[in-house]
Order: sequence, then structure tokens, then C-alpha cells
Amino acid sequence: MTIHLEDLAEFGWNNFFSAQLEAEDLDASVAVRVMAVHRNSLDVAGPGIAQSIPPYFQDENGEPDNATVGDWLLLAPETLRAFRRLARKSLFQRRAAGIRNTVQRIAANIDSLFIVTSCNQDFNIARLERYLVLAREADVTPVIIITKADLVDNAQEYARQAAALEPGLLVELINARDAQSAACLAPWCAPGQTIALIGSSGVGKSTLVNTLSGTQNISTQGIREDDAKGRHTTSGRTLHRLPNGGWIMDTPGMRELQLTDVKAGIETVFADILELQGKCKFNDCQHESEPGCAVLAALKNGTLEEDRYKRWKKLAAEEAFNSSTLIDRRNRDRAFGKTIKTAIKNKRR
Ligand SMILES: Nc1nc2c(ncn2[C@@H]2O[C@H](COP(=O)(O)OP(=O)(O)O)[C@@H](O)[C@H]2O)c(=O)[nH]1
Ligand SMILES: [Mg+2]
Ligand SMILES: [Zn+2]
Repeated sequence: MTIHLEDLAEFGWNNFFSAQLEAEDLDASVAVRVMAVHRNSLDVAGPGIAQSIPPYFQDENGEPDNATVGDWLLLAPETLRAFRRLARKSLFQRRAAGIRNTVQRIAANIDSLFIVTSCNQDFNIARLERYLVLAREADVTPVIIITKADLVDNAQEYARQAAALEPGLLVELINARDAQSAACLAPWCAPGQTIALIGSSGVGKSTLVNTLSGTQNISTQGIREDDAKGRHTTSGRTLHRLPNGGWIMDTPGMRELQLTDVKAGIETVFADILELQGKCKFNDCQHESEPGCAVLAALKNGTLEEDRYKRWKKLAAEEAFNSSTLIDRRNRDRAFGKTIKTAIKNKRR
């Protein structure tokens, strides 16, 4: 068996993955992509193969590994056992609950993140910024999609506000129910491209997937997400094929993404503030009241917007809190408890 690179392209293969293979790999393995993750198995597919395999495997060095939706695996041709997971181009992950810092991988090798919001009460700059941070952290290209443009008179105003978030940010204003209107998204849905969606409930994610698919497969609101028997009508973490050749992952799992371990993402979205920080007089400047603080100076002279500064502070504090381990937090609580005890004792004295 042999890997034919040209046949893999439609599954999302590109040079990033080719570069990880030696000539001998091409002859002695089958490359497949993880299309769906189930509790006890993975659905994998490639040119001429569709197979269910165990979720955990040992790589060729005997190290345990596991794969998530979107991953590329090499299988041994005879046994179809996975023996290597290719390095990921991008990865969405979250920290699993518990004291040990285990991470749960949500999706790998996604090219673009459709950040979906609508022209109404859902529209919220701070929320868009959070999603941008997640996209940047995962190394995925964000596209802001503002739906329900057909329901308001001032749709352009929403687009303008979103576009101001980052220089060069891609923003598309659409009616998610209308295929012609959603046609502007074609470049991101081209053959071999993989997309994930994120956004609040009700903004039109399922509607958009249906419009892009030209089907009504994915339940939209109005129909309840759980049917009468309590079954989920939306599928799990699965890549769906779009008619023009791209792949799309519907939201489950993306919703739970938190601002944990996203320092790099915040630094990318707030690159201007990062640059200012480098100019502060003190290395450990908190940008509150320190002398020689370049961030406060920029606020004062108006080059940094007050609201943006506040949003950055909030996100940075949240990320620092979430990223501290539970043990850190416990120790901190304990130390805090001690401080209170001492304070009470001193008062009694
Ligand atoms: N008029 C209009 N309605 C939309 C648009 N996008 C979504 N909707 C409607 O909004 C509701 C929620 O959409 P849905 O796709 O279920 O949202 P989801 O929770 O993000 O998947 C449905 O009734 C859709 O028909 C749009 O662009 N224009
Ligand atoms: Mg939905
Ligand atoms: Zn400072």
C-alpha cells in the first residue's frame, strides 16, 4: 500500500503534513483523517478507506497517544492500527476539570474559525474579542460572521465595529438563511479547507451549516436540540463534508472552550498593548498607577481606548486565574485564610 499525496488533498492534507513524512512512510502506511470521535472509537477516513479504530494507540516508539477530530494518523497497512499521529497545524483544547492538569483536545487541524454573531442583542464586542483570542491561541484564522443582516437597517454599523477589533480582520455580513448571501464564505469552504464554528445559541450557526450544505441535516432552533426522548439531535464532534469540498465541524465542545492557557492568544489580539508593556519603566508594571507606565500614558494621550484597556485587563485576569492550577488556587485560599485568622487574632488582642 502506498500514500498518494494528491488523493489526500480533498481530506484536508497539505504540505504541512507532507513535510512530516519520509519516503519510506509513503510506501509503508495508510494516512487517514479522524472524522468523528466516539466514546470508544474513532471514525477515520482517507482515499478508499473508511474505518473505525480504537481512540488510544501506541506510537512507533511505544508511547501512548490519542487522537481528536481532525487529526491525521498513519495506520499500518495490514492491521490498520494507528502507529503515528502527525503534528497538528492547529489545535483547540481545554483543560479538563480536576487537580491534575489534563487537557481535552476538542479539534485539530482546523483552518478557519467562523465566529458567528448576529445583528441584535447578541452582538457584543467583548465576546467577539474572547473568541478571537481562542482562534489566535489555536493558530486558526478567524472570520467574523454577522448574521441576520436582513433584519436590521444598520447592519454595516455592526460590521464596522467588529472590523475595528484587529487590523485586517475578516468580517462578513450575511443572511444565514440565504445561500446567495452566504456565498461570500466560499473561499473558506474550498476543497480541503476545514472550518469550525463558535458563537452563542440562536445566532444562526446551524442555519449557516445547513445553508452551506444545501441541506436541512442539522437541527435549527425552533426544533428543540434534544428530542422528546432526550436524545441530542445535533451530532457529536464530527467533520461534515460541504458540497464544494470543504469540511465543517459543528459546535459541540467549542462552546465549553474557556480562556485557559491562552496567554499567546491574548498577546496576539492585544499586540498593541503588548508593545506598550515593553516600554513600561518597570518590568513587573501592573499598569495601574506606576510611574513611567507606557500603557497609562497611551490611555492619557488617547492612542489606547479606555474600553479596550478595560477589556484587556479583564481577559488577562481571567486567563491568569483559569490557568493557575487548582493546587495554586488552594494554596492561595489557604494563605488567604491564614491572613484572615491573623487579622482576627490581632483584633482580639
Ligand atoms: N432572518 C434571519 N434569521 C436567521 C438568520 N440566521 C438564523 N436565523 C434564525 O435564527 C434562529 C436560530 O438559528 P439557529 O441556526 O438555530 O442558531 P444556532 O443556535 O446558532 O444554531 C432560527 O429561527 C433561524 O432561522 C439570518 O441571517 N436571518
Ligand atoms: Mg444550533
Ligand atoms: Zn505599565
